[in-house]
Amino acid sequence: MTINMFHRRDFLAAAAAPFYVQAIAGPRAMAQAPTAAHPGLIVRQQEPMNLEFPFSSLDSFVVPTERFYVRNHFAMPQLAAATWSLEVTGAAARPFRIGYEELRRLPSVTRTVTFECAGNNRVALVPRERGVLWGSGAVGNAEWTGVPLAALLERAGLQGTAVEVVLEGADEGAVNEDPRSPGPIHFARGLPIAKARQDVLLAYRMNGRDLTPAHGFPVRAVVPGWYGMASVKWLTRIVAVERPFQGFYQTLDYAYWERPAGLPTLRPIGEMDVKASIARPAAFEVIAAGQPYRVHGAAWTGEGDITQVEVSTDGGATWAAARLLGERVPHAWRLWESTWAAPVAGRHTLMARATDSRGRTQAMRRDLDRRNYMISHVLPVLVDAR
Ligand SMILES: Nc1nc2c(c(=O)[nH]1)N[C@H]1C(S)=C(S)[C@@H](COP(=O)(O)O)O[C@H]1N2
Ligand SMILES: [Mo]
Repeated sequence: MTINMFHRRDFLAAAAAPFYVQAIAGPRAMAQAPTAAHPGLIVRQQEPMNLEFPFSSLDSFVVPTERFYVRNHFAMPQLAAATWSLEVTGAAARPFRIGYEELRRLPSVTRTVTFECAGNNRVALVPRERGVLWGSGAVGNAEWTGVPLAALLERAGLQGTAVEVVLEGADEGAVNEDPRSPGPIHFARGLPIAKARQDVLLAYRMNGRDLTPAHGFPVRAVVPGWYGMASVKWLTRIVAVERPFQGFYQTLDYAYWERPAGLPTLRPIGEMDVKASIARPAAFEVIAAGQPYRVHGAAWTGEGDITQVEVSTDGGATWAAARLLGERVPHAWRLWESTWAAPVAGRHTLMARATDSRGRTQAMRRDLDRRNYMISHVLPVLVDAR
């Protein structure tokens, strides 16, 4: 791979255009080589382990487990199925504890669900923002099998006063950079009761096999339509609470500004924005001038379906509809493609823009209220035709 070299000239040219709030060094420029242990993934961080799917290699609707991105905040806990249990407690009439085998005997469902890390594409933000510098591969689509969370909440007899359930993982650590955690904490997130009852899974299988340790073995949550941080891995406790949870990962981290009545208010990140991402051409790919080129990628949204993807090969001046591939699958991404008939020799700026069934379309510019997360504005990909 030699596409990680870029020239200052390119950087200045890119910086001149208004929507280039991004670093144009592609993902590879910042990364270490894939390790022997994870040959298909880009290492963004060794400890805790953070691995990125090389998005330009996207070639299937479902991402194989060994190539699905990994996002960890702490060292991975090593849990054994035989000793693992999940406690369901808090504002509930019948709190209980359930073991692995018992959970697996409950009626299960299988769903194909896409989730994206809320920090995906952070490398594109200029100036640089806090957090792992992901390229475009902190997103994936997989087939998850598990027990509907609703069934366990039913069994626990949730009190009518409960407003959220807090999902807590077994992983634990202290965040020692600002904003600091109050000593060691677990990774935990609050989920509104309505969403918890609607379609959340407690998954124990991914792509037809038991979860791997990196993806949350023995049991993780899968929260369709929400950014990845909601899908808590290594789940060991569910606590029904009577006030919205104000934990670290939805106040000091994973929160963004909303402005109800002009009052800037921090909100926990939840539902995913609509977004299209280009797999090929990759950043600074050299393509053949005068030859048809298959531009392709994936598009996803929160609640709703992708209804349109448009592609521009001239920096956003004109747009053409892409073909949506396959069938609509609720809460899964939609692959798309578009034929670029005859690229003329020279530098081109490609863009893709998605629209969903709720009429949401990607913004052309970065919304600073999103802080270091939810990077869903239209991102350009520069290519050279020769
Ligand atoms: N217990 C626990 N759950 C977690 C995390 C974590 O660090 N600990 N990371 C979250 C984040 S930010 C994301 S994006 C997804 C990533 O899931 P994956 O590693 O299976 O891709 O897991 C979420 N669940
Ligand atoms: Mo994430």
